[in-house]
Amino acid sequence: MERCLLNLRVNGWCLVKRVIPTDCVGAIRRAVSETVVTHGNPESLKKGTGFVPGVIAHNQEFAPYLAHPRLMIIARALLGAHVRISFTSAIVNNPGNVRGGWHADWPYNQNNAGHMEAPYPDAVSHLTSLWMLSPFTCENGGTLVQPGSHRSDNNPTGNNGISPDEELPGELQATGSEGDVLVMDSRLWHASAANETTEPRVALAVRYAPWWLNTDVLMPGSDERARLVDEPGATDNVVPGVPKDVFKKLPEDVKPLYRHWVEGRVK
Ligand SMILES: O=C(O)CCC(=O)C(=O)O
Repeated sequence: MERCLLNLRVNGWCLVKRVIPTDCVGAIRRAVSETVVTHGNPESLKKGTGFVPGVIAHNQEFAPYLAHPRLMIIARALLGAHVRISFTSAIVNNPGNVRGGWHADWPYNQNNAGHMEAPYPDAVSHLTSLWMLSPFTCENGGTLVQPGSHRSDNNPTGNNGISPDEELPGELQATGSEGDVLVMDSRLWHASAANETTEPRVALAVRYAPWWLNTDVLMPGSDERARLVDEPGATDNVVPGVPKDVFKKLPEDVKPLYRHWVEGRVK
């Protein structure tokens, strides 16, 4: 774990091996793939990717691993004791999916209505994890990362002089086996890579936030969303609430990660 934390601090990312046991990951991959077919955003599907925000509302097969001790050690070391899950998305990069643009994730992506204005401070405040339900390879689109870029105070979504579409010196692809989890400082510049195989690359994007990070702009129907997104006609990600009946059945160690996002919560 010390090695992982050092990699996160110095390079902005690390690979956590075997979070989902090898004999369980196939069933989870199939279940998530089915959920994407049933609930996938039609616009994304047209562009070659399957995407389901708030996938935990539809599919809980992976829930037992969300508070995996090694992930919690990392999250708590970097974000403090009171950690939450801010995003749980399914991402399927289908064959033919092309390379995407360099970006840092929410709240550093300057294209989102809810963002931390660049130049932002050099501090970790959000973690992005990509769960490899398929192996990530150079051929099927293992995520492109620019090591060390998390220490920059801006990213290519913020007119920082780097085009989102440029190939960068030092860029590399994060690869791993099914069941492994790529953890990134959300400031790290990263991009999806082309899937040149004939198989979909199935993943989950789970983001971990400290208790103090205001994510209300992501909640449909929230006043924050009305003020920052709906009224000015801006855009941001949507993270649907967790239905109460789903929340009640989550593993006990996972409930604290979602209790701030249960549908109908009192703010
Ligand atoms: O699918 C990938 O490899 C990258 C996904 C990504 O860039 C993101 O979720 O922010």
